[in-house]
Amino acid sequence: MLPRYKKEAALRLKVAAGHLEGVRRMVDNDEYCVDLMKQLAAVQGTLEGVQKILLRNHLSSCVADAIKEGMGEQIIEELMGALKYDKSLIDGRGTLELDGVLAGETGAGEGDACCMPSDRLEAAETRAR
Ligand SMILES: [Cu+2]
Repeated sequence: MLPRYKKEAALRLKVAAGHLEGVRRMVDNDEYCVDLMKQLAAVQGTLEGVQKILLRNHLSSCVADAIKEGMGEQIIEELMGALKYDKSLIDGRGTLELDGVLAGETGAGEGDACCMPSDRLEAAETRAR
């Protein structure tokens, strides 16, 4: 992953994990249902933010590289298949701008950014030949 996205995703996952543990304790303590629902929605919001970071990273590294190498069709198919698992990415509730925190990065010069496992990348390259 691109270093900034990796750092941001790791931080938000850590926050979500702590928050989720707090919600679990609230359940143990029989707290008010609506309070639980609000707290759980906040955790979900944080996780949706992580999904957006992952999507942005994938588009700016793996997808951009695959298109340059003439394998755009395959990687777009793969991504379209993955998007059905998180409707928050495509239902218009959020923005891919990530509240401006990470928008506008090109990722150029940030090292080995592709998040595709190397064995899969090799398989895709082999298929493309
Ligand atoms: Cu990727």
